[in-house]
Amino acid sequence: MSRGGGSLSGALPGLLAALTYLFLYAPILVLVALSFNASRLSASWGGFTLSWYAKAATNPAILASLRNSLVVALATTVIATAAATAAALAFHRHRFRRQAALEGLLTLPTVAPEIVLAASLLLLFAAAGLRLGFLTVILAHVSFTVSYAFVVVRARIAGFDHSLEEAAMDLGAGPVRTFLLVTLPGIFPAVMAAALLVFALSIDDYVVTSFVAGVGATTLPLQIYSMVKSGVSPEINAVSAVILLATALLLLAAFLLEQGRSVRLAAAPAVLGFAVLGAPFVTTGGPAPAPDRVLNLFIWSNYVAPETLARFEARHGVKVNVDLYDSNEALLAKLQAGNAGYDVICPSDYSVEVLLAQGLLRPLDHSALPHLANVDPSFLDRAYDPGNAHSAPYFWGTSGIAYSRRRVAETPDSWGALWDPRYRGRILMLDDAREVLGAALKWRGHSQNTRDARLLAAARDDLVRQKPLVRAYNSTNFEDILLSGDVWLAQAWNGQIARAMAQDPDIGYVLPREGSTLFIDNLAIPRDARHPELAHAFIDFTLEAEVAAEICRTMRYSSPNRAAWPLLPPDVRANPAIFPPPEALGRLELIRDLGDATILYDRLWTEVKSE
Ligand code: N2P
Repeated sequence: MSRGGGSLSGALPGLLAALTYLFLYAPILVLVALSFNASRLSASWGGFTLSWYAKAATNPAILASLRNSLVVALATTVIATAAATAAALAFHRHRFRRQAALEGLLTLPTVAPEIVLAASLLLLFAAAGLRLGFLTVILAHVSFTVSYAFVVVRARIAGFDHSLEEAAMDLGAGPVRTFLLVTLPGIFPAVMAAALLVFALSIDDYVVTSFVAGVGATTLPLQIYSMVKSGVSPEINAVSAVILLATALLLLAAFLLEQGRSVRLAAAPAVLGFAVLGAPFVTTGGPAPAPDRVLNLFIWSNYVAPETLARFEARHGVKVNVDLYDSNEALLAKLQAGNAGYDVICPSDYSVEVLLAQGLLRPLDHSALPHLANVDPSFLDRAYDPGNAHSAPYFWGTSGIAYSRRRVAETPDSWGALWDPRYRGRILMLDDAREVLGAALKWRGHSQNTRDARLLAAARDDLVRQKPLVRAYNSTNFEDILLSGDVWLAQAWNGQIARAMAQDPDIGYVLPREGSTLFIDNLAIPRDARHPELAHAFIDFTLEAEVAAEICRTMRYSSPNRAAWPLLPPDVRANPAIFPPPEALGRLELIRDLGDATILYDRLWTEVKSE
């Protein structure tokens, strides 16, 4: 082979390796770079700043969740490391029948799918009647980290000379003394390596935690995810960069110990890693101590402004914990699993029906809700909750088509516009079974509450045909995607679009001529709420004219509160996207609970999504 060919074939693997590393690390580099970007927009560089770090370090929600993460990770580390060390020593010292199989069983969870583990832990806790919270998160973390810790300790103590223990015992040391003075020092690096690994795994975990965390036990990864849902802020980049740095340092320390390097050498990255995580508490004094009275609120994203919650907190001297969701199905799943710990939830019309049928709602005490009288009678006493015995209207609104006037020439006043091949790749649909199948049904002139399997199958086929045109299914921040210009037409809920319109007059909103969804979203109290009195106080607070007006003004969904209407700014009151004219209202239909037929909708929706 010629020299030239040799150097080419020598360079190729190097190039491939470099590309692989780039592929692996580019996202992280982008994240870290953006965490120093003065501009809010990731698309443009606005100069170097540390302000996102400062903002994150003083954000009470981030601090509280970081503290929760540290408590969970420390407890998990102690328990999982102790258990794994005990198991590793036992396997090292004694011979068991079926030793290999037993050891294998202990390490198997490291390769088990995390989602399966998460779901089975949730089922176990529900069966045991455990309320979801700190305890369940810690138990869950122990259960998935103990295997990793076992692998690390087991590998490193293989060389530990068991006869030293015997010598100590012969010289008269008791078992405790022997363990503390001989065994532990001998295996210390292995134990520390395992502990650091467990800590890093626990502080990072999202999937398992999201299943088993109750309210008040929100960890940092859950907090980050919930912040992403209500709009990506560069603060998140800063927090993510900090977690990344801390876990990298802890894993480096674990690695050094596993490689047999000195404890002193490994101590430096370990101490630095903990310092990075603890720094916000030193610089800011940490989060304010939790008041004894808390209200746990589970509500749609983009449905309540922080200032409104702050007003309630100040008035009642309480803390409001908020968790967010973006579909009725997510709300139902969380409540049906049991013990979610929420005091107030915000189900839509048909979900009230589902929850009522399952006995999951607590009857409302109307004497504690004097401001319910502010609600316009047209939103009261609807079929989904006669007499409003279990729910009080919070917002109402519509689903329609939002669009960029510049990009879409003629007003898209038919659902058919979302099937127009001219807009391939520029169409967004809600990520919502009932809404999306509903739009396809309406387009063909049918009710969105049909149980007719034939009509539903046709709707599914229409949606499968539409898929190549669809850029994204999104129920969270569809208005941002429209504003960014990535999509030109979006099936959307009105309020977030009304907010986008206030930012950019290019955005339009129409209720298709074939009709669409009217929704009435309500506050309600779960049967197992722990703070029912405070829950009533919160619901009544939102019904006060002033407060209802603030909620509508900030979030721009439609207010059912008649007393609030005169208090709204004219641009809100007169915006037909928020308060549609009566003739448009006639074309709207509520989604109804379809009982057993719901399964059909779920199945067809899964088919569309997985096509
Ligand atoms: C809020 C979505 C509106 C709720 N993000 C639709 N029922």
